[in-house]
Amino acid sequence: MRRIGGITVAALLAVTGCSGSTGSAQPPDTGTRTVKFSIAEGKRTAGPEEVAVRTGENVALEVTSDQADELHVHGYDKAARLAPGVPGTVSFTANIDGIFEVELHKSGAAVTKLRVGG
Ligand SMILES: [Cu+2]
Repeated sequence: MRRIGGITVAALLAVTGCSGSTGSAQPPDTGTRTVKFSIAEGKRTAGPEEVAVRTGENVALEVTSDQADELHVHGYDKAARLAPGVPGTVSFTANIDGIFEVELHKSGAAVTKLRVGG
């Protein structure tokens, strides 16, 4: 009965699970990978600096801004209008390999970088 080890392993997985790597512990990608961000005064206050996904993965980027703005995913050219304090989502299938800026046009905030493939 090794009760101590189980707790330690679970904690480590929780910490490293957001690195964007596709480890064997992850379920098959039948759903959508949703990543959430918060922006205040033109700066990211929550969410990862980079989002790495596999080619063909379904991605949803949910952004909450403190002011009205337009969310834009370059490369995929997806946009969503954001109302203050209301989450806006851009979702798509990541079928273009590369690194793409995700930004807010009005405040100029850099939301994240989307890395697809490789
Ligand atoms: Cu843009």
